[in-house]
Amino acid sequence: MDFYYLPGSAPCRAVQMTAAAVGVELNLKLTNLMAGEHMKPEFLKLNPQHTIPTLVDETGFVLWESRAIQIYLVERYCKDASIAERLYPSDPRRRAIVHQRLFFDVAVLYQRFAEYYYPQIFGKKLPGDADRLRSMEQGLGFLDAFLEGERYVAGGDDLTIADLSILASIATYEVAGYDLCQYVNVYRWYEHVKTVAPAADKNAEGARVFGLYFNKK
Ligand SMILES: N[C@@H](CCC(=O)N[C@@H](CS)C(=O)NCC(=O)O)C(=O)O
Repeated sequence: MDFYYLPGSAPCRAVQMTAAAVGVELNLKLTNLMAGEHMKPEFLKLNPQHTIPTLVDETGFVLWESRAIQIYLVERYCKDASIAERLYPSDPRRRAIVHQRLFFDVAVLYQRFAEYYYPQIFGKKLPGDADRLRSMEQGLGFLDAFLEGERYVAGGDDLTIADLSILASIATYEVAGYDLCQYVNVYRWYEHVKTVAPAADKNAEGARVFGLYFNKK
């Protein structure tokens, strides 16, 4: 199955870790955003929203939005029911919490990172804005509260796809040079999850590549 991606992209890394957890092989299609490859007509035909990650499965079915892809990979490709159950629990309330954390990541945690840091690294070179910094730190504070007394972001005893999504985001915070130590639960969770998440090394390496943008300032 074709996977349009860039190693540095956090949402792409979340999908790669999920694919590893599920045991599915991705045919990697490097998509250089800086060279505008995502705006080429052939890519726009696949994904008019021109975002990576984008997946094209063996039947030609196309899907983008990393968290939608994570769910699809578990539901369609995970052959081991006990692994699928751990990654994406079927109990409606457990599953609802996984969804809540995934939507929190896309709408708050990573979104606020992007709002604060992207203008600084991608061209505009705006100085960090105090309001956007406060908002970003509020997001981290929320995550810290969710993790109070918990090993995993959706609670329970098992790593879920929400951990993989948020692991990709938090690794990006780290390479931005943001000091996570003040968020003791986030820090504790991060130190643990990066030792148990499948393909965590790929995530760390991709995040390191993303971190190079910060040195180009
Ligand atoms: N919420 C989306 C975000 C996807 C996204 O914005 N990806 C960036 C790279 S990290 C991208 O493709 N940007 C190019 C564009 O939007 O034109 C997801 O999780 O998949």
